Amino acid sequence: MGTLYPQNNSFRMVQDLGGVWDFRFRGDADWQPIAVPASYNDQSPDPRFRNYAGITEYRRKITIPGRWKGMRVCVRFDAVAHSARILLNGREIARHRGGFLPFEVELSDLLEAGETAELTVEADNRISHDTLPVGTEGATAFFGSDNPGIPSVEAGKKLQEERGINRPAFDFFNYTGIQRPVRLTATPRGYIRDITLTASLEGNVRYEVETSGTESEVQVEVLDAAGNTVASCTGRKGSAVIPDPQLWEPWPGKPYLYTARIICGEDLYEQTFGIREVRVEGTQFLINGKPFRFHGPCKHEDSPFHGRGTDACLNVTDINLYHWLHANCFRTSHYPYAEEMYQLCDREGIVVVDETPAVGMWADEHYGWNLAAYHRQVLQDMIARDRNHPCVVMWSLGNEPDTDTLPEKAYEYWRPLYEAAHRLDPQNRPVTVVGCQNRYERDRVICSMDVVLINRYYGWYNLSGDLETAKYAFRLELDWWEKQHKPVILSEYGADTIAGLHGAAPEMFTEEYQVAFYEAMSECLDERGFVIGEMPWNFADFSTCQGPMRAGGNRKGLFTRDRNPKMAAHYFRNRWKTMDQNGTADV
Ligand code: BDP
Repeated sequence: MGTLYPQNNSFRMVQDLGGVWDFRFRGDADWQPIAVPASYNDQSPDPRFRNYAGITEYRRKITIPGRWKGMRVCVRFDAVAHSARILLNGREIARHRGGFLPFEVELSDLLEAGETAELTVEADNRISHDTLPVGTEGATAFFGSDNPGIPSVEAGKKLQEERGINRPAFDFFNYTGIQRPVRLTATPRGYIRDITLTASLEGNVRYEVETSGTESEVQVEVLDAAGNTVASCTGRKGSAVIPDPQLWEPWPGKPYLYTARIICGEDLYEQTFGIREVRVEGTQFLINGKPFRFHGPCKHEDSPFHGRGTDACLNVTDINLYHWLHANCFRTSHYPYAEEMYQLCDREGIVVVDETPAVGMWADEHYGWNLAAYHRQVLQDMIARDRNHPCVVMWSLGNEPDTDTLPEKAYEYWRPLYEAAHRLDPQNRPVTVVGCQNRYERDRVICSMDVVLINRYYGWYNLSGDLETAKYAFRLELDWWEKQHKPVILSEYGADTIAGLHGAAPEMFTEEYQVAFYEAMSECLDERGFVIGEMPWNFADFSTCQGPMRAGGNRKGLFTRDRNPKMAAHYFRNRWKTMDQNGTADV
């Protein structure tokens, strides 16, 4: 279940447990140092750190501060990938499944204030047909030929399976460990457990506050950005009216934020929110009643040293690069990101499409029909965690499932999730699932979403190197989508590009080809009014598992992995600057 983001104020206290912990692979005798939060995978030259599949153990001492006496004390994990077992002084106190959402474990009855104990976290990085993201199980390579039928290769694959190879069914490195912050938190015993806020453009803020262990009256004060009280109210459920409301507008508009200060007995929580409305009307996506055109590259949580580890400096740098690009959005491909990133996007006006970790459900025999209940739980937890963020404007149920091999079965799987997302979200945001390049005329899922998001690689994975034919083929497909009368976003398109590789004749992998590829696609997109967004793949180069298609990772970044622009970054900077000024793609 979702938990409120930890807050330090006059009633609540937080102790950050970041730093150097003890670490070992299960079965090792010795402990070694590891930084938390961060993926463990790039913290040592030992190949096991990249290749190991199984349980790793983290431990450290914790002390409950003496002044926390009588309070409700928890340890809160923002995310441990992909599943975790938590032990206190060697005794199991909790288990959690899923690597991208927070969970907390109450310690109040286990430890006294002033007491010290050993906290152990067992993190399991194994992925399979029962996890999200999905693992391939066995030695199937994600990319590249498996040379089926060659006896020696088959024998080699069998040996790999025996050795416990664990390959992802997705194209990003399977970074794992304690990748997000861990904190001790203290609240009063009677505390505010959850807050839901929805605000209309007229300034009517509907709220609901859940408390635990207290019958005290709830007071709600709404503060403007300068800290002045502009509305107030009492009761666990109700509405407050803000006079002369300022709207949360996406960048380059002003993303105005209010704060709801909730007071209940001895507890206090301050929840920021924005006044903004999202709606799909015909083939348009409206934010605050105005057509919004999505333009910004998809991201990954990925950087040198930290892997997928939360890094405030990296997040700020990335968002400033979005501003530099004149980009206004990204999709959290392919999992919910760290909470700090959404807070930053609220503040900076960057629009977010929030995605579950349902990626890798692409091959027929891997189609995770038995994942539905767990998938729904993850969706529910993601919405519970992120529903108050004004930056989040759409939910993505997942990335590139196979929807055309068994179209009816796929519909049966995805439809209930679509309906659940609408039911679970008090703001009733639009819902989508991102479509793979497939036999689109057979698909029933993608075209039934509120907004159609499609990933297309014309001129790269197919019709490679031939951009004239790529344009022809893409236009044919766009003709088909035009008849569906839905808003369409090109949610991925890109070309691997080695920074510094050039060619006067634009050939694949050169910086010139990447620009020519994007110019060709822009030409097709700009002809269609129902196309309401373009999200190049990817913002920056990123790490993947090894394979013959990946030279040091995926190189489709507009930026290198260390965030230096390739020529294509300059291309988009010019294109999107014009869009910001005109509201159109008139370049
Ligand atoms: C798409 C996937 C994305 C990959 C990309 C690529 O959604 O995760 O990284 O292709 O191949 O199919 O670069």
